[in-house]
Amino acid sequence: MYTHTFLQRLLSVCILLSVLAQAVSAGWFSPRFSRSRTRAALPDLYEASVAELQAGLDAGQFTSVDLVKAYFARIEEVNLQGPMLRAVIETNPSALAQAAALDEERKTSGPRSALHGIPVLVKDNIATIASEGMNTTAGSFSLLKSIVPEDAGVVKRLRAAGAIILGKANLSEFAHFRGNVASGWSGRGGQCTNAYFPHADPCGSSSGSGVAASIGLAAVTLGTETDGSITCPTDHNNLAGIKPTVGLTSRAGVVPISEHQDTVGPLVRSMADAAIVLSIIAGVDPNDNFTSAQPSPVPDFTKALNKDALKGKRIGVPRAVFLNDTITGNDPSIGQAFEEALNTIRSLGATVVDPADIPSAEQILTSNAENLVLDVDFKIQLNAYYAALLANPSGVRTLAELIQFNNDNPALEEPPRFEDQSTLIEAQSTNGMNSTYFQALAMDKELGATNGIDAALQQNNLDALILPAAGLTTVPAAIAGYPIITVPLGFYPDNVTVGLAGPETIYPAPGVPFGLSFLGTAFSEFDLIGFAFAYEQKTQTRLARRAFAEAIPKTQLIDVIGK
Ligand SMILES: *[C@@H]1O[C@H](CO)[C@@H](O)[C@H](O)[C@H]1NC(C)=O
Ligand SMILES: *[C@@H]1O[C@H](CO)[C@@H](O)[C@H](O)[C@H]1NC(C)=O
Ligand SMILES: *[C@@H]1O[C@H](CO)[C@@H](O)[C@H](O)[C@H]1NC(C)=O
Ligand SMILES: *[C@@H]1O[C@H](CO)[C@@H](O)[C@H](O)[C@H]1NC(C)=O
Ligand SMILES: *[C@@H]1O[C@H](CO)[C@@H](O)[C@H](O)[C@H]1NC(C)=O
Ligand SMILES: CC(=O)N[C@H]1CO[C@H](CO)[C@@H](O)[C@@H]1O
Repeated sequence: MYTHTFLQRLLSVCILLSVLAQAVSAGWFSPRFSRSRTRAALPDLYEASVAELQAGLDAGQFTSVDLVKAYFARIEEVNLQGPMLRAVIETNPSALAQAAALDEERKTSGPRSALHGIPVLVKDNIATIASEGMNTTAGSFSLLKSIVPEDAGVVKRLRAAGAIILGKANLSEFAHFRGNVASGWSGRGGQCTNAYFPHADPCGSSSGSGVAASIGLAAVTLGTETDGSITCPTDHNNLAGIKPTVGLTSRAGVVPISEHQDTVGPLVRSMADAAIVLSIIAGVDPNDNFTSAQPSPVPDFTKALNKDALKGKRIGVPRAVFLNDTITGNDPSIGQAFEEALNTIRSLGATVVDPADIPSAEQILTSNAENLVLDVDFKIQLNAYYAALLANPSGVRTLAELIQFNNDNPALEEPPRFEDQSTLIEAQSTNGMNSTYFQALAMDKELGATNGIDAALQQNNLDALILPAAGLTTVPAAIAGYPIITVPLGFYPDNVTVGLAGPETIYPAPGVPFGLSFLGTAFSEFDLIGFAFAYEQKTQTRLARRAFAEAIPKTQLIDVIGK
């Protein structure tokens, strides 16, 4: 969930002024980076792809131990020092030992998969077994030192594939289902900020995953989305991200909001990496029965990476509501970049059908069905999550006790400048699934799918829809449980009017990225990956701009190899 309010903006004026003064004096408005270096023998960890890292590991250029050491040093440089990005909550004390074992295994029997020995950072609402040394808290002190029954379903798949869990990423606490709290803030992790401009909003709720991926604090990261929480940090951090269809990736062991909308997916630097990660984390999990609805077998999504994928396809533009800046609040620079993107899509051989409106668009704007379903689901499912813990030293075992815990521990759990847990309180006031709830659930399906995305696709005979990632783009897909794939579209101009996002964050801001989203029907990821890849390869927008100098970690493989 992603929101920011007028109140936050008012409260933030002083912060803005001091941030701007700081930015001007530090020369952060200076011209964009130019890429002119000679090619290094070792991959640059700022940009390194999974394939490059895997090739270097296979060739014996470096080991997974080297990779873990390098990423740890990079996190150290920027997380709580320098720009203090607060992207990572914990690092894995077992990661070096795991890397050494996987290096050994590579020598004796070869790699298990494309992710063998590759360090992955996962959002802190995705469970990892406590005996490994890390906590799973969704950013909340109410879950510190809790003992989860087992690894999350997606973590089991990553480990089976030979990936190394490098650490846990900061997030908007409880995946932004707490109340009027800034994106990227959690009690445990503090305020995560964007690497493209000092103190800029990283968006959320997968904020730390997005920021970490954007500057190479890990090879790849995982996030979760209920409504916007992968798509928006992908948008704000110059990334490729996949919000999978609900039921493609397991939510077992993920601190829940709603089984009807939650989904786990990658935030990475390229569609190629996204396809690799999705191929590994997708699949049926007996601990999440929604996964039994997915087509079998899981496709090899890397086979979708075709530069000609848009040739002969019909791509629709749902202009009404979703491209109206008065409604979305989008800056005009996003609209300009989007119109250019449509020309690129045409140049790649697709027919752009414009407009191709979503019939339910106006109704989606006014519907309260999503809030109602999420409130009811959250109370039931969070209570079940607490109940399934093998231990929880905070003593919190219910949503009601969580609210009390936050009230009792302001020093730990009070966001900067004001206390807010209005969403938790609203969810607590619900009384389970009644007829109003089931009507709302049916309404979500009607607005998001039947008379929403599916209607727009069918009425116009389309292969996909396309929109800027920012704005209200995520809502129809959220309530339908449908996929969104996002790639870089552009950057705010250096003279953009800076706004306020939270008590400690600004948005928009000069040079902060924004993305382009491809939307489709249930389980259309294979096609959407192809379309997004074709656009990404043609434009290479990610490479056009780098993070601000201080936010770029300096440690590289050369600094750790053999040490
Ligand atoms: C996380 O949990 C483990 C025990 O499960 C503990 O040893 C470690 O210190 C915890 N981390 C923090 C930051 O408290
Ligand atoms: C999963 O199980 C729950 C009850 O345990 C049920 O309400 C839901 O319909 C099931 N979903 C699927 C997709 O089978
Ligand atoms: C955009 O939305 C505003 C507010 O609802 C409306 O007045 C305006 O007519 C819309 N613009 C277009 C082009 O539909
Ligand atoms: C169902 O519960 C909600 C609160 O969760 C309440 O607002 C609504 O009136 C209830 N509906 C019925 C039919 O009782
Ligand atoms: C920013 O600069 C561009 C081009 O130089 C100009 O067209 C635009 O009006 C400026 N915007 C603002 C807000 O000053
Ligand atoms: C890995 C890391 O730097 N974790 C830090 C995250 O932020 C909290 C709060 O500032 C620190 O206590 C952690 O050490």
